[in-house]
Amino acid sequence: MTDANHTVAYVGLGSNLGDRAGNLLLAVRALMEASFCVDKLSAIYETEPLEIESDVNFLNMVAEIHVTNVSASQMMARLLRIEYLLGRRDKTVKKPRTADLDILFFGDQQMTSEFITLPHPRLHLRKFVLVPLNEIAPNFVHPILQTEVGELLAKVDDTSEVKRWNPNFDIARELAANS
Ligand code: PH2
Ligand code: MG
Ligand code: MG
Repeated sequence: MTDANHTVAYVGLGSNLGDRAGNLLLAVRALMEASFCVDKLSAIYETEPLEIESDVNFLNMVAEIHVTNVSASQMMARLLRIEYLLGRRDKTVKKPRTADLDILFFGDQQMTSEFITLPHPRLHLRKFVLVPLNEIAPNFVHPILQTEVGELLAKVDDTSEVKRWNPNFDIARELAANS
């Protein structure tokens, strides 16, 4: 549903620094505290870094958010504040980040400003976005490409690894490192 006051938005969350899963969950809680109605959450995926130098894999997920009486620019401002509260200070270079929150879709809105481009200009090229997005919104139609998310995922060229994250893997890794 999209009218003047109600919009369904999709937000991509990513972390590759510190307690990655803890950071994602703190970001979700901060979204709720910022008066966003979080309707759906994908699972958490462990993903290979794309277009960025990082020894650490990302954890990524996608949230469906029901937005009331908030513009895309206002939403972006709140997301940046949440990133800052979660410890992200350096936005200039592609540094590791405790939390990165990107608006993927804001209803079917198309816009380009200094701060946001909607839809997110690279979402259709990235499995780390499409896999979790397809889990919660396979039939959402990309407003420019006029293609459903499920079909974007089926056609994507990206071959990077994206797999369901399991906390036990991290525990096993830690135990092995300490033994
Ligand atoms: N974010 C980027 C660049 N590369 N790679 C993965 N796997 N996950 C991300 O969230 C990510 C990335 C820029 O924000
Ligand atoms: Mg990003
Ligand atoms: Mg970002």
